Amino acid sequence: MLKKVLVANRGEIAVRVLRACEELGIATVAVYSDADRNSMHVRYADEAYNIGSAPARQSYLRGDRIIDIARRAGAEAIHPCYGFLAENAEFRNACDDAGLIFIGPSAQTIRAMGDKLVARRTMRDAGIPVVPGSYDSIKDEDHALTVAEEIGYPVVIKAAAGGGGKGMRVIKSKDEVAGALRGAAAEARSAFGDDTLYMEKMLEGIRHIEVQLLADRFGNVIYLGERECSIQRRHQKLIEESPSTAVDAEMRRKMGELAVTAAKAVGYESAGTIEFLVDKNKNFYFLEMNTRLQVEHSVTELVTGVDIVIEQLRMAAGRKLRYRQEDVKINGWAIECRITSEDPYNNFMPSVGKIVSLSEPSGPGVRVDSGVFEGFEVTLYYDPLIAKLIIWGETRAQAILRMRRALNEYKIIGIRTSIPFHLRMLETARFITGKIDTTFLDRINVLANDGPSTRTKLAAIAAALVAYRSRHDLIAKSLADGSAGPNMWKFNARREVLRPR
Ligand code: MV4
Repeated sequence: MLKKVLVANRGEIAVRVLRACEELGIATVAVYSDADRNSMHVRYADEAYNIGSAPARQSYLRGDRIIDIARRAGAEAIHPCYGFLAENAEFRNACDDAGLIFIGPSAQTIRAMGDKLVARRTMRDAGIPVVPGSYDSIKDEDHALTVAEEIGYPVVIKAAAGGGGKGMRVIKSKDEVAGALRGAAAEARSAFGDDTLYMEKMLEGIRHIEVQLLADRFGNVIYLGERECSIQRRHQKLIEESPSTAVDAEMRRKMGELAVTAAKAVGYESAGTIEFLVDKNKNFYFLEMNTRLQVEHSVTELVTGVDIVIEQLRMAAGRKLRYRQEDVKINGWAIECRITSEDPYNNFMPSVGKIVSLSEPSGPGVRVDSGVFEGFEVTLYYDPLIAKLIIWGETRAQAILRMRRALNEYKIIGIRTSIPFHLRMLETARFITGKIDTTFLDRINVLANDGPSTRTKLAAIAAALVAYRSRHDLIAKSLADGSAGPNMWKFNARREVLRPR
């Protein structure tokens, strides 16, 4: 096994990976920015080193400093988690050059799948159904018009260097082509320094379903079922679940086997994900491959019983995959709610400040992967994901009921969080029935027009005061005249608080 691993990340995912190391008896090294001196991952790791100032560019993206620390601390391997350097082929190469194990696939695979056009061609050649569209870059407006005419409107223009929806434009007719092309190119250039664009048929009424893969260096590849990720807001996933209500055993096998073929076509190693778009007729098309551990890996862990991070660590140490495909069984249902420091009542505006009080849910079927604690200061420097609430249930219905119970137990005071959004989403008919056919670019705003009017609020306050007063009077009377019956124990226990002054 590995003896010492450096975790090149922060927050909930750094803690998640540190926990797996702890279970395997691997010594751990954390790195942190000036803003993260007191963060959870720093407290959890055996050793921690400062790598620069708060902005990620000056700390978590400084591969040179991280590699230097790994060497000095005597770590053999680096786990990049997700984000930051996780899909950076140059960083992977730099790890190789420094004699460090990068826990993830090869630089060549990262680069190929990072270029969405190369990924599309690779998958087409491997016989994977790909979203209909172009396999070459769009050269100019005339070319765009020709390709769009071939594909048939509506089309989507996407950035080859993008992924996850950045630099994406919908084109409904030919007079929108020029504007969309300019807009997408400008956005891609500023976001990725590369304005290569391609075009796809715009699929409507679709779901985003992805397949989790594990691959060792001996060519063994297995799939761990699928995840339903259709509940997104501005391309940020908010709720994920496994299995998907749209997938039956037969479709799971088909998608899984194609995902394995895709992974083998690129010589994949470590944990990875194939994303598919699925239409109403259950046709599915390759969208992208993610060459990293994902935020939502945890729902797969709960239904398969496979610890994905432990498998990554074992395989990085040169061990063979411990599971064969026939060992993988889907048991029950798992749902994940991303707990973010955003205000769902105010357009998901990032919320900052000190978490002055925190009480996390627990009990049957509850898993909390968190990067925060009471007293933690949430800043604007990093992603707003502060924790994941992951629920397991024997059935989807039980998982939903448990999730609601757990969300109600979750108390975070000091910052606004996405919890109210989740509670509302979990009681919508669409979510409950599993008909989550996210309309393209349609913002899910379940909290729109939510909340009572001022008049209703005032009535509620008045009603609460009357209720309090009458209960108070009753208790005061029963305490005074000794008339407290057998059911007054609760009030008696609280009489210090309730005794009239
Ligand atoms: C699409 C699409 C429709 N047609 N591509 C890509 C990145 C992901 N964040 C959203 N992406 C989409 N790509 C084609 N050709 C629609 C989306 C999309 C989406 C897909 C599934 C679930 C929710 C979505 C929300 C917005 C956009």
